Amino acid sequence: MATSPQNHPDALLVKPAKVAAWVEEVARLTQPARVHWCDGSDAENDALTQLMLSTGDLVKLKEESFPNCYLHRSNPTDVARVEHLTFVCTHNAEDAGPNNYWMDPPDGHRLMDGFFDGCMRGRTMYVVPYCMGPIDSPYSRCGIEITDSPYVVANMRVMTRMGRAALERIGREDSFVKGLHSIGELDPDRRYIMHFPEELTIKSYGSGYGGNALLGKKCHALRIASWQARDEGWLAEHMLIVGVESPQGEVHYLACAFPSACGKTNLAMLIPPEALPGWKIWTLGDDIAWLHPGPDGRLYAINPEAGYFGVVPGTNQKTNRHAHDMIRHDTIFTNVAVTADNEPWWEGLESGTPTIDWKGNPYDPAHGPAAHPNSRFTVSAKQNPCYGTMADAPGGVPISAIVFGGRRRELAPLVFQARDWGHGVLIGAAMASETTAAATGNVGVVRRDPMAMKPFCGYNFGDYWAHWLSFDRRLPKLPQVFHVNWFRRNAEGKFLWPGYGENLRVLRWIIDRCENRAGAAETPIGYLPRPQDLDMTGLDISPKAVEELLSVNTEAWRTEMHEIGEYLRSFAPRTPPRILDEHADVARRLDW
Ligand code: SAT
Ligand code: MN
Repeated sequence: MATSPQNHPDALLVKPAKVAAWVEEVARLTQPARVHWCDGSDAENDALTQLMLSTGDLVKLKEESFPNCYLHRSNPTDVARVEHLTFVCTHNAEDAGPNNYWMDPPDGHRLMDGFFDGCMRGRTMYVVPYCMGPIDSPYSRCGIEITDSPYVVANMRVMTRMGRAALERIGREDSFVKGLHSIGELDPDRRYIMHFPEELTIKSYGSGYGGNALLGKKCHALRIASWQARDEGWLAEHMLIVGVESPQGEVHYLACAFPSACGKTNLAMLIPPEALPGWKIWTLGDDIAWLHPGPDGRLYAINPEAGYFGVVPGTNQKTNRHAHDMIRHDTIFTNVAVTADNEPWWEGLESGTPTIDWKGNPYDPAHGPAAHPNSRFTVSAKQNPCYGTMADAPGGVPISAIVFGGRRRELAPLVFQARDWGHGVLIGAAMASETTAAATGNVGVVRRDPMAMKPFCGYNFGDYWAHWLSFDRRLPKLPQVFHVNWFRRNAEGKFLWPGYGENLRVLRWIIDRCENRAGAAETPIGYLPRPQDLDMTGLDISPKAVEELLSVNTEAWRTEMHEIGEYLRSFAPRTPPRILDEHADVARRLDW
């Protein structure tokens, strides 16, 4: 069929020949009734919204209190990333590594093209040009997502720089990431998220949910980009980027890696406690950072995204006032509950009563939570009251500290600092965290999640650690590396640390360490603050809790280091010898 536009506004778009040829090829395979090239305009978005309201893909929420907000209910079997159905297809299986499910590229294409054959009959095929990163940044990368889901189009418009400007940039550049997506039949047995990093290609079928379907996000900006970054000498990471401004006006930027649903959005939007007046927080990104060696020998970060796809439950005035306010207009909600007067509702909102649950059924507490634990908001980053305008700076921001963290009820202290870069890479590689509702499977099980990239690294972790280690040869002014744990619990299962805004106290110590102006105790696992090194002014916490948060249990750490050693060696022969040396060094300090 002809892919030249029958529908109006895209007639005005200049379609690069390479893109047009690929779109034609995909249309021949998927056989859509119509092809729509997205320009990203308001008019286009309004028309798509009307279409989705008429099909039931979107439900309008109460206009008076939630203007321009909509609810999308996904298929109940399609509410999280599907890691067991996510593949990296490389010619050499070793290149994908034991951290990925692997398929031979020809087999991967055959399987996926079988699904795609005729799958868009009767549907509209949307061609979505997008740019990951500021449109004028040399660090940004573009892609095209072809999809049959208008919900995906609407989300990509918020999450990326989508439309005309991206297509123009693609026209000027030689390469772009090709992402082909169809919701298919939303059949869990016909659902795969397949990556071909050697071809800069993604094929995703059978899911309409977030990370499975918004291909700019995890598929492009992490799995494909991490592969490109290794080849080109930079890093694509699962990190928020936050600016911390002191009362004196000194700003430091931190890049922090935590697994999904471990509070990245909340940390990126932290609201300073009243006890620390004059501090300001600027959000640059809440999920992904691309880190490049800068001209002055420092590491610079850009956020490839333009919006937040954040976890809704738990958001309230106290936990994250900014997020609470930011999602009261122009927001797409996915899988939340609604009240009798059609306002969105979720667990932890602390007002209102749900009447309809996330599946669209009358709410009955016997059937579980009203909102899905992984329900999400999609919102433009510009709606964040503490949006850091440096997020639009083409050169990015210089990073003072890299912070790794997990959700661990035991063992990991509140904060510690690596001795040097090599030790810091070991700390990142050794990360572990309790699993969350962001992926299908068991929740609350501790698993290794190096650099929070277990589900997202597009190549062998052994090679990835070697790449990380190489940065002390590339850069004279490296960030300091830290590890934090907000989720430590006492014997009764109570959280020891209040978290949220109070985390600023820990960020202050981190920054002061970067500036050589805070004290610490040296321990076998790194430098820890002593109680007097943290500013606890106005914080109601017992000295016993502080002691517990800042202690190192040598015996437990020996066991941990033993497990970490086994884990690192499981990537042999790709495990870099240097990371084993770093491991041996910590083991020796533990007198193991
Ligand atoms: O579904 S997403 O991958 O976009 C969110 C997450 O799991 O971090
Ligand atoms: Mn994430």
